[in-house]
Amino acid sequence: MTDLAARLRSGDRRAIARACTLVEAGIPLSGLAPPGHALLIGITGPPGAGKSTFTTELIAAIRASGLTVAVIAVDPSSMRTGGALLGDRIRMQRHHEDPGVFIRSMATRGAVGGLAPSTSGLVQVLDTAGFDVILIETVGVGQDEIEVARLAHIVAVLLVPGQGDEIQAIKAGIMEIADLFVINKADHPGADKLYREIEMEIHGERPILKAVASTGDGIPAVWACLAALPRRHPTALPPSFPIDHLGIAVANIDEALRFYQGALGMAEPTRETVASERVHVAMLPAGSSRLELLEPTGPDGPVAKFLRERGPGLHHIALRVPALQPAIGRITAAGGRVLSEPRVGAGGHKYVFVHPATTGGVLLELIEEHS
Ligand SMILES: Nc1nc2c(ncn2[C@@H]2O[C@H](COP(=O)(O)OP(=O)(O)OP(=O)(O)O)[C@@H](O)[C@H]2O)c(=O)[nH]1
Ligand SMILES: [Mg+2]
Repeated sequence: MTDLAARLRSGDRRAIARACTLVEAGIPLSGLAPPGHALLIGITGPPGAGKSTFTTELIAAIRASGLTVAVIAVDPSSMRTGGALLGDRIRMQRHHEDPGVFIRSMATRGAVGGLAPSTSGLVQVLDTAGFDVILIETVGVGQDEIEVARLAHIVAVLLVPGQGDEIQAIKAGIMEIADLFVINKADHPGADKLYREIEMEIHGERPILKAVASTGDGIPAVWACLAALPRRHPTALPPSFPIDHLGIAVANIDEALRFYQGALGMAEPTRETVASERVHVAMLPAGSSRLELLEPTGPDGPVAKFLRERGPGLHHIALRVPALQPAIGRITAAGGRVLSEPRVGAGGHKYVFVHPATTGGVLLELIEEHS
């Protein structure tokens, strides 16, 4: 794995693709210390606003300024017509021969909660690979835009004139997270009206630019503006505490898999043994989260004890937090009991457990997001 990390750092394209595939499959990569070099730009807006067309033109503008660029196109495929992703591929294909451009489309398969959890992992991979700019395209519906704002340094929101409900869409949540507004399809009637509507909401505090992505008009000016904007700290928004996994204590993993895999039809789990916790583990992908089957390796250890005292069943809930130390500080200050110092688990992630007495009766695991 460290070999993969080294090849990543050298910008080896096959290594980048391989690392992306591993991260998307939920397999943590060790040896990734993202340099934090890349400028992360979120691009969001309503379906059909021209985000992919805009992204394609923005790639050209970024390359013209001498920088390299990677794109993560998050595709909530359940909401799209089947051809949309294919259309994106064809559009962006003109950049495919360029070694300074890397494009990754990711289907979220309708996962609730917007951006696929592996998006932040992909960002780490692409940052490690040394790209100067990383563009993240998402459809601005539901939670996506909030999560893209959490991840990105700058968010560009695309709106189109003549749709009647633009400002409604803005008020529904895009307003707060936009660092810059792009009125795309400015060749359509109503661009000036939309400009005034946005301006009335933001009072000159943030830039509003017009563009026609289908011809490339106005895109270099958008890039110049994006490059000049101050970077917002990615964790400026409150964290969302995504559920990383649910831990289920079982007497025998193979027995349990007869239900989850055999009867229910869930995908092949990844298996490992965590010696320090004295458990065998099988991780089953479940939507944007996972089920973790835990079987004791012997008569000692916390899971063996749990099985003896309470029988098989829900053992713990694991939430991801941006950083462990501040979370531990707040929990302790509020009278909660953290069960140990942070430990390093399989795949290098850091975690702690919080005693059920203060969490509503469930053992709570906290996992550091970027460890
Ligand atoms: N007239 C005009 N058409 C545009 C412009 N930008 C994009 N389009 C067209 O709008 C349609 C949708 O563009 P996409 O780039 O696929 O939009 P999108 O926001 O990525 O769409 P989803 O990813 O499906 O939400 C395509 O037919 C584009 O050619 C523009 O500035 N003017
Ligand atoms: Mg698109």
